Amino acid sequence: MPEPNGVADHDLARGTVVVIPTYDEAETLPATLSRLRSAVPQADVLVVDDASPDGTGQVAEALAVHDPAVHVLHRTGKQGLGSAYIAGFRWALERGYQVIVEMDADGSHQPEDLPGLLAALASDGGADLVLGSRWVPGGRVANWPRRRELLSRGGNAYTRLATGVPLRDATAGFRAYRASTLAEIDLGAVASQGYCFQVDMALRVHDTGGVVREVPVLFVERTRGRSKMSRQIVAEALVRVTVWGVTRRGAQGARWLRTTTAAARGRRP
Ligand SMILES: Nc1nc2c(ncn2[C@@H]2O[C@H](COP(=O)(O)OP(=O)(O)OP(=O)(O)O)[C@@H](O)[C@H]2O)c(=O)[nH]1
Ligand SMILES: [Mg+2]
Repeated sequence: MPEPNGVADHDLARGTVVVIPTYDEAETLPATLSRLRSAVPQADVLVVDDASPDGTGQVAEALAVHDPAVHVLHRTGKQGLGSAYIAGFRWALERGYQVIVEMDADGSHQPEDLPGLLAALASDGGADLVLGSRWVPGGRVANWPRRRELLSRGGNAYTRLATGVPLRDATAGFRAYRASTLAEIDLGAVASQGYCFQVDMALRVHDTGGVVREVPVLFVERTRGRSKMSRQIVAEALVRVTVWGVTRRGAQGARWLRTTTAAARGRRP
């Protein structure tokens, strides 16, 4: 059970829930959960399953029967990664968890890296969001096809350039939020579904004045199951990031114009 707000930072793992969205991950979920429960035994887990045709929801239920720290949220059909996370965040906020973690079920994110993310959330005055980053020094990818690496590096470079927010891996899906920071965000207004859900959330935390940190992680290409990545998901990210970039740059330009005009008026005799 989560602790009430205000416990010491080193106790954060005890008020932590790891949200794992699943769609057809029956083959990979058991190993992911078992490694996670060993790596961070104090953390609870919430599997958000979208009625996976391969029975992932039932696999999760079977694991939950033997482990009271594992919870399962069943949804009626495939509604996208972003909406699965929003449902998981709401579930976690209603229950008073202090830290909410995002993690994939497919083995790409190493549960053994999670203590490092939680430590970064708590140390040096604390952070509001910690990204498990592939593209900071020390971060690595294993078995990723060259074209996927280029897509990720290119997408992140474009996101930095378009938005002006200096994150190396804004699309990272392995991350830890301070729940109080998530509670300040209007989750109902988040419409992004695919990779850009991750960018969207990072920008929102940044825009509330939150501290976003990146720690290096090892990302491993899935060895089983099927990727849900699609051209449509890449296209959604490209369009949304471009719109955010134009809007943000436009707002920055308008601010600059106002300040310059006011300064020029102020100088007049
Ligand atoms: N509940 C739910 N989970 C989803 C949905 N789409 C993807 N997921 C899960 O989200 C996580 C990430 O999806 P992946 O298919 O691995 O996508 P990815 O990691 O972006 O792509 P790859 O790098 O190719 O694996 C996995 O645990 C998926 O099962 C969805 O519509 N609903
Ligand atoms: Mg994956």
